[in-house]
Amino acid sequence: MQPAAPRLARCRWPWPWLCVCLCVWPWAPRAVAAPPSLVLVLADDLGYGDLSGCGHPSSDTPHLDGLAAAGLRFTDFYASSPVCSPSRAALLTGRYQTRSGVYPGVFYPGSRGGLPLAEVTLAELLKAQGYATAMVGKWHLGLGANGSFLPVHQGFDHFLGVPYSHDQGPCQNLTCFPPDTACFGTCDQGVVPVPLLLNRSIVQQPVAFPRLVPHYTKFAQDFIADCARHGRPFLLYYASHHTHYPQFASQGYAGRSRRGPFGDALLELDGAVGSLLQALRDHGLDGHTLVFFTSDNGPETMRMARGGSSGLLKCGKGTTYEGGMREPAVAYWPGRIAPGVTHELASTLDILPTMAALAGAPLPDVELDGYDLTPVLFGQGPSPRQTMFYYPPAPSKALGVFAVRQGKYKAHFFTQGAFHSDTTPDAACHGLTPLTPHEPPLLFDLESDPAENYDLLQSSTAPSPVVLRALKEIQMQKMQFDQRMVFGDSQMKKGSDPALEPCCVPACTPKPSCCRCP
Ligand code: CSN
Ligand code: MG
Repeated sequence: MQPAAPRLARCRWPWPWLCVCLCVWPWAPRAVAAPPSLVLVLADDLGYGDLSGCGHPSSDTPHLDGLAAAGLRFTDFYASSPVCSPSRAALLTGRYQTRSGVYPGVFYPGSRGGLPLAEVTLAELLKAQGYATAMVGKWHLGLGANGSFLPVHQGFDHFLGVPYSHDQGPCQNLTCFPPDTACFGTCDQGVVPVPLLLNRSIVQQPVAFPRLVPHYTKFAQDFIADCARHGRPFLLYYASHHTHYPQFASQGYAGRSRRGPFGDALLELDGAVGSLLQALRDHGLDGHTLVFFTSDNGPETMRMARGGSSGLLKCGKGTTYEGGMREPAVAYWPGRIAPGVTHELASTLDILPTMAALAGAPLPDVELDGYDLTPVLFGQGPSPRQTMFYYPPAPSKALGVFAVRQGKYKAHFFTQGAFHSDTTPDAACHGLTPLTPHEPPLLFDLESDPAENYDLLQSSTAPSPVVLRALKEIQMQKMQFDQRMVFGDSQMKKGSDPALEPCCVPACTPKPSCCRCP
């Protein structure tokens, strides 16, 4: 599992003597700092209220809390979608999922589609700048025939992970520690057991979940060490399965939290982040690496005590209320990013343009929806992002975005519940709550009312001219955005083929249950 030694050495300039000449010439450009390494940590289905540092009373997240305390914590940071595959597509491309066609919903083990190879990913962008690139964990952007949509075809030199969600296969008795003890949950039946892939090869099927994260950590540590040895900048995309259902944890974490299985999974995620930070310190890279932490979508409250929490925000996964898409987020770069809290508007869509700016990479020649956040990171100015558009899990050209935030105001033009957000006391969140158009929209002031409780247009006092102006402005933003949005062909509508499900023993019978590595 040792990553192959990267080919490029510290100096990519083939004629070092020319460097010297350039530097002494009077018109020589001032020395350009070597580009920083980039570590992007993505949690799965972690809610706005789940970290102990963000107020959860029984979570235990010392490393993440330390990251937030020593870094820049975003209070108003959004995923682009309230479900996984679209959110990840936007994260890696800087473009809304509607453009790349990663909608409606998510990919399945036999999905024919994937993130189109024509999309330019963050990894491809950085690789072209000489970065080493690796991904660990949950991909969920397609597998396809012959693994054609896997990370190694999207700019990642190395991949160790699971190609989709770890509940998308039978999971009975696979998630408790020690392995093979009886435990809660069955997950999806009638598909192959969840595989672990190294690049394009299945190395384990089914995945031994309670032993998985130590492999990920070792892989990430080896990658960091290898890049440090070669003095090469790198992108490490660490996409954790935690805290998605079914929760699991390894020795040292299982049974160790106050919060039950969810808390144990979160504790293990926290430990993994601690190990990554330690690896950076061990190689003297901590002052030269941006670590960014966030989550793909809000909590899956249908799992009840095993689901996450959006804290004071309304609803969770699958909805366009704040709880579905607003996420904890931290940018950490000791010595470069001052510790603090920012209320500036920001999104996973902005990660590609921001990291491109840090790496000195030119932006791809496509319509981007993200902005360069470096002014916010370095305390140099306000966010270039002034609006956030909220798409449901199944966006359509006919309805367009369900909600728009501009400044502190958010308008809902459509609302709909989601089964992922079931079991909360608020019926508006639930799966049986139908699609409802709002004309005029529901309008909230997210600063005085982050929980979206008090519609400004329904209050007993007449809306102020300021509120009415904000409403008009948001209505215009929606119209213009929807008109300009070009929908890519839906990758999900290509459907599924059981023959595409990854199988360790391709000729075995009966499928899919025989797909197990010896
Ligand atoms: S997700 O969770 O992949 O984190 O969004 O594991 O929307 O139908 C979502 N879904 C399986 C899932 C199915 C998941 C869906
Ligand atoms: Mg998710």
